[in-house]
Amino acid sequence: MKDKDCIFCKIANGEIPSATIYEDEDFRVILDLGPASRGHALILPKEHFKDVCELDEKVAARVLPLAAKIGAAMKEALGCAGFNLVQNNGAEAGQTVFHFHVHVIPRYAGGPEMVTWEPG
Ligand code: D5M
Repeated sequence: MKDKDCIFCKIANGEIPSATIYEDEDFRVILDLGPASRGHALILPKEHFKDVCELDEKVAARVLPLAAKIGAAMKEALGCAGFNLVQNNGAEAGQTVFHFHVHVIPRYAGGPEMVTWEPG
């Protein structure tokens, strides 16, 4: 199911252009518009799920391996030393776009490269 009013549905399904770094049948991975660090990416399922509690089994089973793959690719391509996975559920937890997504936030050796992450 898609939600016609959801911006991440439109981005994930290619109706709105985005800086896409990966795409397959279930997911699109894009660069975050307000990055917490250089290369900050968002993993978006193409189906609409409000939050982690709504995920179907297929997407739930795929999302963590995909996050690991994106993180490994970031180490290779960006030279980051590590990465944070962040996933907010509910406005009180800092969720601002109500279409499930996982933040992949590269972290660089020798100190922050513009890391400003705070939940919300
Ligand atoms: O994270 C929502 C994230 O989505 C936040 O880091 C900004 C980002 N964002 C919002 N709109 C866009 C568009 N149009 N392109 C790329 N990134 C976007 P949350 O966990 O819900 O607070």
